[in-house]
Amino acid sequence: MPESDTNAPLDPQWVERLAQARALKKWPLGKLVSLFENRLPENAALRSQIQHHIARHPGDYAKPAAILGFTGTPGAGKSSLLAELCRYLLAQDDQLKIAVLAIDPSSQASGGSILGDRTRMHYGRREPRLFFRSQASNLELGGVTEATFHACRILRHLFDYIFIETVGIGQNEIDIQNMTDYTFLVMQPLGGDQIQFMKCGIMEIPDAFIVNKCDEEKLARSSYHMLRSSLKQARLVALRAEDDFQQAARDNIFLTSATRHKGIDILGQHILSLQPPQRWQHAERFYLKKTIQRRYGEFGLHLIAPMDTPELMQQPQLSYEEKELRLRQAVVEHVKGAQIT
Ligand SMILES: Nc1nc2c(ncn2[C@@H]2O[C@H](COP(=O)(O)OP(=O)(O)O)[C@@H](O)[C@H]2O)c(=O)[nH]1
Ligand SMILES: [Mg+2]
Repeated sequence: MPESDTNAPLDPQWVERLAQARALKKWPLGKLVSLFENRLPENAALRSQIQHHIARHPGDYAKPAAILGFTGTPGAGKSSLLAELCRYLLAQDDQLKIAVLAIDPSSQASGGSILGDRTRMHYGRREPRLFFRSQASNLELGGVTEATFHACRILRHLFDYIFIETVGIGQNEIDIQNMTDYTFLVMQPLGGDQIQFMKCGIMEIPDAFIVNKCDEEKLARSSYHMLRSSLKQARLVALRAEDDFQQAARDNIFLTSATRHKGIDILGQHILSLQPPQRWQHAERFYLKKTIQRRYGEFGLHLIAPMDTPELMQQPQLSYEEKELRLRQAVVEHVKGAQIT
C-alpha cells in the first residue's frame, strides 16, 4: 500500500457518502462504520483517504466527540440508563448528536449478538440524532475493543458524544478505558462488590460512580452512604469532607432511576459540563501497539519501541493506516536485515 494511495483524493462516491453520514442518514453511516470496524486490508487505503479528506475539510465536521464508557455488571441498568440519558441530552440541545456503541456478550453458537435488538428497543426508532450500534463481543480478532476503537475513529468526527456500553468484567474494560475520555461505573443499590473489583485491579478507577435503580429516595440515600463509606475505606478516590447526599455529584457519585426518570438531569448536566476530550492520541498509540503485538508478539513491540515517540505517534498529517504501515515496515525490515551470527 504505497503512500500515494493512502493520500489520494477520495472517490466522489465516498465524498457523497460522507456528506450523507454527516446528515445522519443511517445507511451511509452504517456503511462507513463497517468500513472501519471490519478493517479489511484491501480497504486500508480507502480508510486512510477518508481520514485525509476529513482533515482537509475541518469546517464540515464537528469537533471530535467526547467518548464516555459506561461499564458495570449485567442487569445494573446500563442500557436503560443510557437511553434515558440520551433522551435528556438531545432535549437540552437541538443540535446535539449522539452515537451509542453497545458491546454485547454474544452467544458462541450463533456468533451473533444476543442483546443488540433488545437494547436497541430502548431508544425508539425515530430519533434521527441518535445512532445506535451493537457490537458482538466474540467475533473480533484481537479483542472486541479493537472494533470499538476503529468504529470510534470515524464516529468521533460525526457526533458530539459517543457512549460505549460494556459489561464490567475483564480485560475488555481495561482496554476500553484506553479510548474513553471518562468512565462511569454503573452499579445496583447496596452492592459493595464493585469496590472489590477495583481493588483487585480488574478495572481502573472510574471517573464517576452511578448507583442506578434508586427508585425511592430512601434507597438513594442509603446507597449513597454505603458507597461513600466503601470508597472512603478503600481510599481509591478523594472525597470531600462532608457526607452530604444533596451534593453527591460533587464527589462524582450519581443516584439514578432509569425507570422513574430520577437523577438523569444531574447526571446529564454533569456530562454536558465535562472538559473537552484529550485522550485520543493516547488511544491511537495504545491500539497501534496492540496491533503490532497481535501480529508480531512481544518481539514486535520490542522492535518498535524506538519508534514509540511523539514524532511518529502524534503526527496529525499521517492517517492511522499510515502510522500502522510505518510500524509494520520497521518490524519487517528489521527481520529482513537480521543476520544469524
Ligand atoms: N427498578 C428499576 N429497574 C431498572 C432500572 N433500570 C433498569 N431496570 C431494569 O433492570 C433490568 C436490566 O436493565 P438493562 O438496562 O438491560 O441493564 P444492563 O444489562 O446493565 O444494560 C431491566 O429489566 C430493566 O427494566 C431502574 O432504574 N429501576
Ligand atoms: Mg445492556
